[in-house]
Amino acid sequence: MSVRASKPRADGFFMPPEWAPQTQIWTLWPERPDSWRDGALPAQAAFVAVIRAIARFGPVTVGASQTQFQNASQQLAGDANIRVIELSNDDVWMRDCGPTFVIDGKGQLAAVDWEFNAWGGHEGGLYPSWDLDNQVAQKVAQLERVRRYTTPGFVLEGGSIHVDGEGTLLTTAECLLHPNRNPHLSQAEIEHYLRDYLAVDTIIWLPEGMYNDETNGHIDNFCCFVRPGEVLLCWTDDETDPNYSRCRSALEVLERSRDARGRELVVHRMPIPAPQYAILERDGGALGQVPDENGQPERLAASYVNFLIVNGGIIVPGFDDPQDRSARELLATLFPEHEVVMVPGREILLGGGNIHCVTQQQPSP
Ligand code: KQY
Repeated sequence: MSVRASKPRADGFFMPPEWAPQTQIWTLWPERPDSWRDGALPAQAAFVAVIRAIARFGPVTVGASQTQFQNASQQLAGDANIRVIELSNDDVWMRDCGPTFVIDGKGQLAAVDWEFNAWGGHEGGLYPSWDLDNQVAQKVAQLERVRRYTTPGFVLEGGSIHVDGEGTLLTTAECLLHPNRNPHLSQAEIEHYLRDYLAVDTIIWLPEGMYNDETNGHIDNFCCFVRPGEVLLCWTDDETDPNYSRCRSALEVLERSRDARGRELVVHRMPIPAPQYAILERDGGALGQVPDENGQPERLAASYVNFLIVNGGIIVPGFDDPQDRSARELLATLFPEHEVVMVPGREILLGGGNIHCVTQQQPSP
């Protein structure tokens, strides 16, 4: 399929919200030894649980490298909703390296293929090289036979944006204005890209995302829409938690914002789990065990907001924490038409993200 020189908005496309009907979910299969401990076996078990949970609600396509194709196929066998394809990659973060799908509301689907630089390129990016990841969106678009819009010179990850489907986009300045993404562009110029490629009108900039999030504060780990006019924000009342000021600054912005339709936002507060750390004794060879300046193990950016909405379901990470129950109950209240399924999230968290980060929804056109 062809690459378009025009832009999605000019062609009548917009990004629908995650709760819009979906054709399938995309993800990738973990194997990278410097991201996933113990030969990636614990991560693969965690992915199997997530993929099988998603497949209860609809089709899932899992991209695996040539060397992992048979292993992934065997571990995921027996479910007609799951297909494994060979898809070269540098790691699993389909939300960020995969396409952002847009629709025109008249039966057409297209893919936005953002420039991907592994969360910062040579200025703090998380792994070299990212060439294979940077081809994932193109390959997905070709497999689905959809037109593809590229953004040469403009870097963006899917996890750094959330939309309400009615013209409003949520993001963080910590990520989108980070000098390792698009240092040649002003905030206004970045907004132009978002308007042109996603057909949004109002962009709400939260100052920061979660503390110690490897992505420079992706919005999808911190705050999301649950329906137009309503957002869900990570929350802690613990003043000693480094997330305390981040949550409050975000709330201030949200409380004074109006969405694209002029509505005030209702802000729901999602408790964060108790601090999670990568512990050598518990997590074996897990990465991210470098002690901080106080000799403490490094804090992981655990968040229940990193859930995925599928047709009729909410797939949310659990952390074996007393807050798991409150998180499940809150989501059940916010999504009364969906079944909330909690899947163990710690193993994916050790790799630097969670369920939303490793998936990408393909909306029905
Ligand atoms: O979206 C994400 N959370 C990506 C994190 C990448 C971590 C690499 N170790």
